[in-house]
Amino acid sequence: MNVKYLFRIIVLSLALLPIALLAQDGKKKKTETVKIQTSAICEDCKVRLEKNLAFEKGVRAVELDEETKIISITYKTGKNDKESLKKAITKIGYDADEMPADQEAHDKLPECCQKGNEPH
Ligand SMILES: [Cu+2]
Repeated sequence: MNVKYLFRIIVLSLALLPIALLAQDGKKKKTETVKIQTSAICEDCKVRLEKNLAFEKGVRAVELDEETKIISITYKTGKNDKESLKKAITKIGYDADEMPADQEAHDKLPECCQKGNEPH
């Protein structure tokens, strides 16, 4: 192998390295976060929602704000969407923005977690 050829390979590799790193970085950042108003009431609701939603497709992080009852869900772009996540929330038994809770799921919640109850 001649030296010139070897040198060319080294230069090329060094030039491509930042591009490879950048591409990897871009992949990691491909997530979206949506905020959805829920009808959660207490700490149990928070745990219930966070646990269940963690199993939804592409979901990376879930956090319910106890003050506002707004849930923040971070998911991999293209693996999920806001409408599907809202539907998932209604199936756990809670309202999601303008989408009402699935009645059957809601009625199965502990009584203290059902709509119209004061925080306890
Ligand atoms: Cu509750």
